Amino acid sequence: MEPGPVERLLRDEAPCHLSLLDPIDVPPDRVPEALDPLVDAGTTAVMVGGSTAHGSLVEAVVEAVKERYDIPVILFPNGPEGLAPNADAVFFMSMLNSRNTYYLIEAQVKGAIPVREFGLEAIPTGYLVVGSWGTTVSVVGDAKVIPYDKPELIVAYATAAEFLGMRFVYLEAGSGAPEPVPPEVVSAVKENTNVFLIVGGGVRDPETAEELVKAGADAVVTGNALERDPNVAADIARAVRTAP
Ligand code: 1GP
Repeated sequence: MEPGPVERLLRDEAPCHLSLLDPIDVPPDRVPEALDPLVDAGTTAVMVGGSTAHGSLVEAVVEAVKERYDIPVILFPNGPEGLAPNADAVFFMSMLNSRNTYYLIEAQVKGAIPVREFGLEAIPTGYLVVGSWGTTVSVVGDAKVIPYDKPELIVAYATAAEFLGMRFVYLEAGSGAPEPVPPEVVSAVKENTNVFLIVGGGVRDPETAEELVKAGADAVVTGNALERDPNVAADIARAVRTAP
């Protein structure tokens, strides 16, 4: 499967900033206040999804984004119920370090045919939960979380993902994580693999985002900060897009 237009755009635009909307926290009527500053700041694409987001609400938020902006929308699904036909693409992810076969392959089997029927561009992505246990994603996904002081293990997972044909790896600290992924972990993965590297979770300020890009992140995700203060999120987006 060749890269599609959204994947090519991300590669051309890197370093990318990705604005994550969780439809539970940002319903359709709140999309303008959350996203206007981010779009003005040059965010590259919008991700829609969350640990408990589901069908019709996801679709309504995608619709609200599509109506207002000319920007790619990529689904970030918690499972097949996180899919919507009106998005452009989907991070088609396996949670590499889940103990639960549902998040490794069963959710993907349930979602594969709808993704094809909806005509969504599937972006093959290895999703790795790192840092410490207790974040929502680690609990919901039953993750064997890899601590930051084991960068060699994180590199091994990312390399396995690459060898399995996943072109993207998403290092996930968890939404609202106390500690975002450290730059040393990002650079270890970047130096030892050939994947498009997304980093997210707990990035609350432009300085941290810039450090992550300097360390080799191809994309930095903002979720919580966008819901809390869209202007701070916009500063993060600018820092990513202009990082040296
Ligand atoms: C969560 O990586 C994302 O899946 C974003 O995390 O909400 O902490 O920005 P934050």
